[in-house]
Amino acid sequence: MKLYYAPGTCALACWIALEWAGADYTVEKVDPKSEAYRRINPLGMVPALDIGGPRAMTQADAILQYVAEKYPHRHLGVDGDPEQRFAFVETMAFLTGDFHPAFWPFFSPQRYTTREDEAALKEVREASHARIDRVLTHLDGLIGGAEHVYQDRRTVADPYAFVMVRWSERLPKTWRDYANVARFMTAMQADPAVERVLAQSRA
Ligand SMILES: N[C@@H](CCC(=O)N[C@@H](CS)C(=O)NCC(=O)O)C(=O)O
Repeated sequence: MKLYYAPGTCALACWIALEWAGADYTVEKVDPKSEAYRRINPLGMVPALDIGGPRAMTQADAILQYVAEKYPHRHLGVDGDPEQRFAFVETMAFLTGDFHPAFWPFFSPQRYTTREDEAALKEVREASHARIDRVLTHLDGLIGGAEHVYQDRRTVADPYAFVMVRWSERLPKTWRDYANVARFMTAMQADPAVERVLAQSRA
């Protein structure tokens, strides 16, 4: 298996999940915008996971759930009744469909305005703060008094939330302002696999 990633991105969640799963894999750092990478993922986005199939797998949520299912003995996903499965898929859908997009105007403000001046880009970035606050507040509630994002156990939802929550460090209100998120982040930062992936992804 080969994971395509870019530093600091949501692709690091898949990397941490592969570590937690004990998978045999390699990684390749890419420029998502490059022509070469667009041949791997035509959307020009990381992550992508090549398992030797006709095309690479894409979409972080789908890759994470694939890793969880591929290594069931690591219990990184969910089994059980339809209600338990629903709660897990709902959590992953929140992360991929609400949490991640809340940051897009912050990182790529030029995509959300037809103006090109710096003042317009600053306005878009500032407008993103309220939405980011809302999703961080929701995540804080999901974690509650537990140590994890999905109920009180380690799943692929943890690294997914972790790598995206780190983006708030660039905002006036950071993850440290949300008590449950802060506890979760502190625990994740101390995880040896997380430390390893962060160090290697910066190398
Ligand atoms: N829906 C995709 C979104 C992935 C995504 O937005 N990746 C970002 C990094 S976190 C990226 O590659 N951005 C490059 C760009 O938007 O040009 C997924 O969940 O995998």
